[in-house]
Amino acid sequence: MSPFRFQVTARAGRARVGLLPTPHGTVETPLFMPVGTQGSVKGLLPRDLKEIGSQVLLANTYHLLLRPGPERVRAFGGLHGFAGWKGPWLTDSGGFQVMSLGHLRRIDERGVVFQSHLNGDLVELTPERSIAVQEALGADLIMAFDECPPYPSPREYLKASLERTLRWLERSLKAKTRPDQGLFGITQGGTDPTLRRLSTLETLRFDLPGYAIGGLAVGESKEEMFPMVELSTALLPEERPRYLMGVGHPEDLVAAMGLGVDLFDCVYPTRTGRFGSALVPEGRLNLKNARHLEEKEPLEEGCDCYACQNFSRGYIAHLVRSGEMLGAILLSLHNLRFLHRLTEGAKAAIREGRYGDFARAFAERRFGREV
Ligand code: PRF
Ligand code: ZN
Repeated sequence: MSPFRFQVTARAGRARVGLLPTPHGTVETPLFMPVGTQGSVKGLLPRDLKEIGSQVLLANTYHLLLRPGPERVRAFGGLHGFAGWKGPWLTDSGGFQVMSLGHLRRIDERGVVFQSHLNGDLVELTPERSIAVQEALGADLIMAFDECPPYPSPREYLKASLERTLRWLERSLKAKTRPDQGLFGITQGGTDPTLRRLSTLETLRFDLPGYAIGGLAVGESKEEMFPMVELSTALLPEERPRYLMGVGHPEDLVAAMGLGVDLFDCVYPTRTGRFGSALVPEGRLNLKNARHLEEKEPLEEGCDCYACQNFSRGYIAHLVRSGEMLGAILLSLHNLRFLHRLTEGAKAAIREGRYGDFARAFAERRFGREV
């Protein structure tokens, strides 16, 4: 685990800046990881991702297992050889995607059986299989195989499920053979504080290079989610990175960074971009709105991204209306840059011991007036 030894380099309250070494480079946290489900961030070149400050890309075991298959990716030298991104990759373990995309047939102690959304084949995913696939894909950071229960779920189910997730973590760890991949454990427990605490403490019995907070942002309110994040980061060790899975709304990043979360991923910036929206400090612009057709200013004044440096809102609104793919590309690029600027701003504020001011200034622009 030494190649993954995380180092906190600055603190402000509970927020921190850290360095996470991986075999394909050291990354600096807090960090937002763009989602490249199929080994590609939709519409964006690796060259452009590098330019906007992306550091780690996330790919999905579920999708790559079904197509093109782990052996094909392995034959190309893993994700680093197969896809054009030479920096660090993280792969998710697959269970969550089975729940959200696949047609789940059975879930039991062994694992899950689901029907492929591509051709209807029955496929089994177990902790051992998930790790074998993630070893073939060759990401730097890999995730334990877990179960993310739907929201809401009965307490008895949450308890049985988190206990099974702990047994699956033990199996994931036993199945692991590659020393050049760092395995993160994932905590569950829904929005029940007692179960969250139990899941976190039991997960911590395994000394791992990092810990993820799973099972949140699945439909619960923010009033339910944030106490779980707070409780989790209070229990997690200072000297390990914390990853809040599937969270990517700007205001949630600001709140979670303040609670000591280091890593995030979400399809939100790229998906909302493909659907025609731009993230801006005041919220979100819907470029389908007719008023944008006449606007000569950039998506966001002062943004350093290629979209804002070269194109007007009016032109991008025209592209979106015309169904031109360049519209989706420019919006995805800007939205990711927006989140990277947000974490970069947070890092600077933490280093200067003024994270509270940073979060207040963000909230003032975001909620202080109408966009
Ligand atoms: N588990 C895994 N991946 C995930 C989640 C989880 O709980 C979530 C929850 N928001 C997103 N992605 N393995
Ligand atoms: Zn921009």
